[in-house]
Amino acid sequence: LQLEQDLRTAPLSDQLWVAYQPIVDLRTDERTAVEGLLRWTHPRYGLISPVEFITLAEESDLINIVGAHMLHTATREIADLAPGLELTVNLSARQLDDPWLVSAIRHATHKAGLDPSSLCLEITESALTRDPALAARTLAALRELGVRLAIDDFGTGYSSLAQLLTLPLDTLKIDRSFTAGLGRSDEAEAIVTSIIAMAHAVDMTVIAEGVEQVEQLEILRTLGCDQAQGFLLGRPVPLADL
Ligand code: G
Ligand code: G
Ligand code: MN
Ligand code: NA
Repeated sequence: LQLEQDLRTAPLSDQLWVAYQPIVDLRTDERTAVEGLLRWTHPRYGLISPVEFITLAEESDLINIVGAHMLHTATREIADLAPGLELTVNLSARQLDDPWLVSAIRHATHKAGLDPSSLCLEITESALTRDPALAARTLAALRELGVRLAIDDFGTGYSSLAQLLTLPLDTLKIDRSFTAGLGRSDEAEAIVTSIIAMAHAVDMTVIAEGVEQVEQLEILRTLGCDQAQGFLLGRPVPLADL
């Protein structure tokens, strides 16, 4: 409860900040985008993982405050310091349900001076499939704003592919558990191959997450994966260190 109180006031100080991890195009080897990942440096406990505090925020109304702060910070930093670089941010399930989400995104991009087409929103498979009809409406409204949409951690949920492919999504991020199996198991390679084929068939861009080894990168290139992200290519760091 104390931690919840602390999180409530964290946006007012410099405790919440954004780390950025590069996303690399596998054809040109150029960095085309960065994923913004929220960080909380607590005055007493030090760095707290988003796994903990995002969960805490989702259990209360705090996710709206924290989510809005994240959006404003990341869009402003990218517009000011790295214009032209695409920014992707994670949305939690609660944010997707928020009726103010679309206007909050419009407001944040407008205020930062960031072209909405430079912003991509990552939504997990599970968040999309709790209420598919509502998700479809929200995604359509976000698309109308001009932002891009990605499905995050793909392969970890139990959604029907047919259902997912009816949603207006631009990008599919292959969960890092599949990347980890590349070069070790034929099964992982077969799964990644078919995910890429399926995504390309509906004109989606494919990003492989969690690339840690050169061999994984080479296999992904061979399989025709579009982009990659992972510790091999760069860890999440403050924008100035990128
Ligand atoms: O860097 P890593 O430890 O950053 O992130 C852990 C988890 O926290 C990931 O699943 C990531 O998607 C999530 N996460 C990081 N930043 C945010 C954020 O701003 N919003 C939401 N909803 N999730 C985030
Ligand atoms: O759920 P999401 O895909 O948004 O999670 C992003 C998380 O993945 C962050 O915690 C980030 O630090 C972590 N991450 C990024 N690259 C790698 C990697 O190469 N290996 C591992 N194990 N984690 C990674
Ligand atoms: Mn993500
Ligand atoms: Na992911």
